[in-house]
Amino acid sequence: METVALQKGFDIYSIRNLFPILQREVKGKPLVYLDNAATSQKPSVVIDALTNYYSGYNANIHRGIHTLAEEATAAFEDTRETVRRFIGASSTEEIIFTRGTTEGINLVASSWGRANLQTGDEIIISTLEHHSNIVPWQMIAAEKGAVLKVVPVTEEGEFMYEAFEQMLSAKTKFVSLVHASNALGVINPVKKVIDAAHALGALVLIDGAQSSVHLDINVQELNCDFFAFSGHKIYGPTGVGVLYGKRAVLEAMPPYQGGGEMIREVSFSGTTYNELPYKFEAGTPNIADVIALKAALDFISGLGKSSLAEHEHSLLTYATAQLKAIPGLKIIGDIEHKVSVISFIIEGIHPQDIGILLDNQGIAVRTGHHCTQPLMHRLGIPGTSRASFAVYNTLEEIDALVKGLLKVKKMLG
Ligand code: 7TS
Repeated sequence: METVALQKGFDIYSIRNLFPILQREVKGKPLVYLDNAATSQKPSVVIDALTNYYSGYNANIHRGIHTLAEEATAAFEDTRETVRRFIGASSTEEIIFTRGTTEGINLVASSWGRANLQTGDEIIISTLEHHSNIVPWQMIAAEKGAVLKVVPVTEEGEFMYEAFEQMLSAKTKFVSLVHASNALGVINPVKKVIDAAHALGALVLIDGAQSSVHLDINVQELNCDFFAFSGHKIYGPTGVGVLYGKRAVLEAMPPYQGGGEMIREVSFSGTTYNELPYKFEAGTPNIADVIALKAALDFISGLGKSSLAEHEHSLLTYATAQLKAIPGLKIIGDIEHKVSVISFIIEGIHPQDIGILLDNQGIAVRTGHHCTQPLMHRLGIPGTSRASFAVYNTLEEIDALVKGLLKVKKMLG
């Protein structure tokens, strides 16, 4: 098999050695993990950061004056500064730790939406959204009598910008848009959308669950009002995510949840709230996973995001060509401007059967609607099979996928 040296200085085999799980076998075959859009695997530095915290300095943060509490607080706040740099925010006050993208979006829909939306106001999303960027808006729209408008997509799943422009009006109060589609990989023209929405006074949230690991993110250049992403899709742990919000916008928003940590002073005659970002972090946070998130972001920054992107793009280009050569296989979202996600269908074979038969060969892909049922409905398909690539994937693994699919076709086609 061809040895992979996709880029000069990018030693894929040393990188693979940093991920313990890649050593394991599935059904007696070496694991080929191509479900990275669902969650990425974790390098040892992230796993070690978790165990180091629990075995070395486990303590609750912010309140204690003892050594362990100080160490844990310092590590926790260190992640906040690392996140700030990672996404180019101007202040750590704008970085709120959440459970993930889903919670970030719910926080904004609930807190901002409840305080600002009125009957007849319009919220714009797109057909490409993950359910987590649809349902919170449906809920707040129903509560406030607001109207949810949906930007259509082309047959290939591309955001129809002109339709968006026509939808925009003085009634538009909020636009919430996915940066890169988890189902198809297509990248949306977020900068143009943000500028156009701002021209009419609407705020914009960008769902960065998929883009944050593949694209360079600078929230100040994008000028988005909110940006949400998840730790577990970016080589970090599950159960932790980030919501960026512009300071002035966050300051004007009411708290999302009440409890410890988010208060300044509590009395039975009234409570005053803590300053940013703590106003939005009620209760003991996910200390261990926040601390380990720093290790993940440092891992990415250490390799260089552009090296990652180049590697993943090589995989995407190679895989696209190889998959297209399979008779009866159709790539959905076959466009230039996308992240390393390939969704496909094979004539006459159910995606679920593809997933099961690939798993028998040690190959993990995702099948189904990918939590984007309205998009699948628009494209007239029940679902797809999806291969999504990360820094540790190789050309050999794509060859294994192609071989696996040919076997599936032979069995069922
Ligand atoms: N937005 C997008 C674009 C996503 O891809 C996902 C998760 C979410 C939001 C929600 O993120 P969470 O971390 O809060 O769950 N996407 C997927 C996926 O494609 N397969 O499994 C989860």
